[in-house]
Amino acid sequence: MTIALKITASLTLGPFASLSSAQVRFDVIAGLGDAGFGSSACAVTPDGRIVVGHTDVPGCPFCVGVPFKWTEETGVTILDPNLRGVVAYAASSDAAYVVGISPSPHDGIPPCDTAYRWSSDGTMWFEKYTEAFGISDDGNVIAGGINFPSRWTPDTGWTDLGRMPDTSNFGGVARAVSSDGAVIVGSAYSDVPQPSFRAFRWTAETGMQPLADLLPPAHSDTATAISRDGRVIVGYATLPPSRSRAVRWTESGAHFLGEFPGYPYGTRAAAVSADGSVIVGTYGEGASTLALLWDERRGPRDLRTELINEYGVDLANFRLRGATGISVDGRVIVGFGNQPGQPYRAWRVSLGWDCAPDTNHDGRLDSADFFAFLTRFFSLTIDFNADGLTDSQDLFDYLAAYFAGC
Ligand SMILES: [Ca+2]
Ligand SMILES: [Ca+2]
Repeated sequence: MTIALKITASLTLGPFASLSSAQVRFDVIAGLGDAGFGSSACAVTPDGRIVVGHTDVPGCPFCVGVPFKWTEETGVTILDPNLRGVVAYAASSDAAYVVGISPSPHDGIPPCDTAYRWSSDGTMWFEKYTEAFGISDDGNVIAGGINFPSRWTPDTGWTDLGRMPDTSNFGGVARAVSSDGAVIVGSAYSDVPQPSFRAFRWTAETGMQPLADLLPPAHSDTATAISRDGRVIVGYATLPPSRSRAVRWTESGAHFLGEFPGYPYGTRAAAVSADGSVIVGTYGEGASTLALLWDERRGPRDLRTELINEYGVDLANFRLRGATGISVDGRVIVGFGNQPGQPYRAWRVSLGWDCAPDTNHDGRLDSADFFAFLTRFFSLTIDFNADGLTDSQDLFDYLAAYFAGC
C-alpha cells in the first residue's frame, strides 16, 4: 500500500500533458484504389511522419506500380498519376523528393530499366539503365548506378564512384547515401581477397574503400543503409551455402547481427536508426520472409512477436513480411505484409515515446503501468533489464526507472 500511495502521488507531477501521439499505433496502409493490387512501404521520413511506398504485386512482371505518400492526417496521396509501372526506393527528409526505378515493361512510357526522381515540380527521368536507391535529406545527392556504383547531383549529373583498391574492373551499385550526402555505401566488384562483390564506403576524400571483412569470410556482401551519424553501416553477407546474414559495420569492424532460434541464416538489414542502435530488415527466404528487429540490448527478434507481446498490438492474422524503413529515433518502422493469401500491404507502426517503465504503452506513466508490470513480473513474462532472467533485480530496476520518470 505504501508503494501504491507513492505511485499515486507521483501522478500529480503530471509531466505528460500531450499524450495522444505518444501511444502505440499500427496502420495497414490501404486506400490505393484497385483492390487487386497490393502495396509496399519503402521508406519513412526521419521524423516518422511520412511513409513513401508503391503499389506492388511482388513477382508480377507487368505490375503497374504507382508511388504514394501517406501520413496519419492525409492518408494516401498518389505522387503523380502519370508515374506508373515503377517502384519507389527512397525519399528525402520531407519526402519532397522520391527516387526509384521502372523495373519492368509496361505501357512504354517511360522505357523500362530507368531511374526517376520525383518532386512536386514534376518527374525527372534519367537515362536508360540507371538505378536510384538512395537520396540525401535535401534531395540533391542520389546513390545508384549505371552498371557501376554512381552518384548523381544536379550539378554533375551521374558520376561513377571509382573502383575498389587493387581492382581493375568496375561493377556494382550504390545503395544508400548519408543524410548530408557525403557518404555513399553499396556493393562493388573487388579482386581482393578474391573476385567478388564487396560492401564499400565512399567519400570524396577516401574514394571507394571496402568495409571490414567478416569472420567467417563471406562470398560477397553489400551495404544497404547508413546511420544518420554515419558511424554505423548495415547490410548483409552471403555465406556458404548461399544464404544471407545481416551485418552491422562499425568503427570496431564487422559484426553479424546474431542468431535467433530457427533463423541463423536468411537475415538482411534494410534500415538503421540515427545512432545505429536499432536495425530492421527481413529474415527467412523467398516468399516467406518476415520482419526482423534488432537492437543492441536484446539482439535480433521477430518484429511481429515483439509488437504483440511487448506492445499489445492486435495484428490478427496480418503477417509482417519485411521492414524497410525506420525513423531517426527508432520508434517508427515501416514495411510490407499480408494476410494469408492476400496481396501485400504497406504498414507503419509507431511505438510511441521511448519510456521503458510505460509498461502498457499508452503514452502515460502512472500506477496502471506499475500494476501491469507486477502482473507480468509474477507471471515471469517480463525481463525489464534484458539480462535473460525475470528476478527481483527486474523489480528494483523497474522501480528506479518508474520514479526517475520519462
Ligand atoms: Ca502507461
Ligand atoms: Ca531481468
